Amino acid sequence: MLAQHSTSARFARLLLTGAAGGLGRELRPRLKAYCDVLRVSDMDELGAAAAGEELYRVALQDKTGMLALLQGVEAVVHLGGVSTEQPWEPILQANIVGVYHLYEAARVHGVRRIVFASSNHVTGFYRQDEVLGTDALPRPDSLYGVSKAFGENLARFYFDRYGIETVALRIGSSFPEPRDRRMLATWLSYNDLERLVVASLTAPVVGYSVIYGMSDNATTWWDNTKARHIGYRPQDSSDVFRTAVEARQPRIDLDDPAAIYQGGAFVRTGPFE
Ligand code: 15L
Repeated sequence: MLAQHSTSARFARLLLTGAAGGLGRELRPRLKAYCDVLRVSDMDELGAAAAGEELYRVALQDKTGMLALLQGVEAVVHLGGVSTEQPWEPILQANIVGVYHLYEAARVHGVRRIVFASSNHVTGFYRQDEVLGTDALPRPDSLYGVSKAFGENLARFYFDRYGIETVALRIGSSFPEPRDRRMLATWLSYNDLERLVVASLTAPVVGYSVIYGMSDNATTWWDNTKARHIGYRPQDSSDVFRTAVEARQPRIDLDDPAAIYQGGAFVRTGPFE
């Protein structure tokens, strides 16, 4: 069931990038409720256009394609790009070159706000016994995390220099349910993801803001107090899954870096040749 965040704000044309990805497929039918036209893009197959949808098959590294993609758009939800640790080249093309193309195209066409899917892996090398604010300095746990930190910095620059507003979502683990003990802290339900994205699109003034994307979980490593102006109120919690998760994973190996650091297995993935 869709969450239908309570807002009267409605966009003429919203762009959702990465619409064929895991979270993109979730958000695509949900975002339609908040706009007249939903433009969706991906380098992969997007299926048939639903009523009120425009489909664009474009890769982030295609500068001309990205320029066309952003034309006539009021705001962007940018989920596109590489979303796991991978070899350097795909990360470079999608998350560095591609994000630059996105912001440049936004500048050229006067787009005012971007909701940028950053990641908790920007701060994945903090320990699990630390609670971070949204102003925590990056400690990326992977090249992927480094690329998301680049995206955050680029967004900050485009606000300071050109006034394009961004909410950078340091998304935790957005899946149907938490898959392991780590995700009891990092889990973000799909309904809360929708609430977070819609709040980020509709908050009156965001400048450049960072917020962690998590549900109202009892265990948490992140504190969103300084992002309260966004008005995000999570309504789900990983706690309903705790007993089942702990039964599935009764023991934790505290010598494993994945159990020590917030980024989990990302801290020991790679290098790739
Ligand atoms: C991410 O950034 C990934 O996109 C996602 O696949 C998960 O692994 C998530 O982080 C996580 O930290 O669980």
